[in-house]
Amino acid sequence: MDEAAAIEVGERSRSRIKAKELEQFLSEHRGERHIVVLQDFPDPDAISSAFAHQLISAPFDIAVDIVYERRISHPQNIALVRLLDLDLIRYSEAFDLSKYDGAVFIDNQGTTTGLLDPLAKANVPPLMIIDHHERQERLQGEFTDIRRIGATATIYTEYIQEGLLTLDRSHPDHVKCATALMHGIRSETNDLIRAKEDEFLAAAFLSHFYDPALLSEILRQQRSSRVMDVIRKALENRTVISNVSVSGIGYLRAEDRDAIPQGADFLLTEENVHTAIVFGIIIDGSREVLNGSMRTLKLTVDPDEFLKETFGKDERGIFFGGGRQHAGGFEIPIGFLSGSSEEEFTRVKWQVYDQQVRHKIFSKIGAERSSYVHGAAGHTPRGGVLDDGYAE
Ligand SMILES: [Mn+2]
Repeated sequence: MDEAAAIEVGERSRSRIKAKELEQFLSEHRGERHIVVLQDFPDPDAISSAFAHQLISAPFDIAVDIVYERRISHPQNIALVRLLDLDLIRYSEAFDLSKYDGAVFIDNQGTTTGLLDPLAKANVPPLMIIDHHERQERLQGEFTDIRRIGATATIYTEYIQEGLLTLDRSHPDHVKCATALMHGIRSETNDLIRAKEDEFLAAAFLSHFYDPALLSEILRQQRSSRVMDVIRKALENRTVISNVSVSGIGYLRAEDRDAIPQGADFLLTEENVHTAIVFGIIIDGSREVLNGSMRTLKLTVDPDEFLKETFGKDERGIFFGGGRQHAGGFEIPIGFLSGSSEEEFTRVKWQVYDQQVRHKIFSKIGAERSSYVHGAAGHTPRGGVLDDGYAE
């Protein structure tokens, strides 16, 4: 047996072992009430996996609520929730957490949700962690399945294949679940372009049960005019150095935050650009936060490492940024400087943050300070500095 085949067999038996372990775990928790905790801004991978978790838990008489803290704002995600008629609960302080016997973290390990403190206060223990991101040490679950794999939806599809749920094409919820998982896998792997064998096998299995018409309806959502506006700003303000396109788009409203990753996706379509970073200041009531997204096509650029090294940690030791393969994000609180309706102050504040973020990024990739200027649209100095550091 060659090495690749050995690894493959290892992976298969691992998913079999984990599925058995999960089945055992759920039967030990029969009749309980669980809360699935999604990241603050749930994506299709998280939403579909949570839905699958709900269906898998049902035969054990485990009631599962799916809860997130902040917002579902990407039009495709809103469409996903609406078309699949999913019951997702947005957390508010009035929400009673004490009714839950335990918490299930899906597609996150507690670091991207604001619910950890409220759950601890309500004495809800972390029970399960199912995720595909880099292992973090924030939480300990009784059942843990953290694999470096393309999507959490792949893990859930494998649980289903291992018999934790028998899909039936005449069962509307099963068709919805298969469609959602297919969407989760596709969106998490850039339409399967970044998919590995696990994702293709999972998609092949789901192909027998999903509804292509429903999936295309979810995908057919169009961009709002405000998103178009952010994309225009991202285009106008971009600076391209060493194949890295960086753009600050100024202030935007909290409900439009998904325009930032969409802006980064768009900048990535320019020829000779392999990495794009778009950032802006999000105004959420009286709170302001600098938020940015990074996208890269270059296999040798690790967004997690890049963003951690570029922006560092806060005083509690938590990184301002992080990511997975090909994509990442960062969030830096504006804190004391938040707010003010004074025009000049607002303008200067943006300039300061804009320059500092650009400075950090371009220093990281090794560009000379003098070689980048704010607002120099399409300004592309020569030199392959980044390529030197990240040569494929
Ligand atoms: Mn994911």
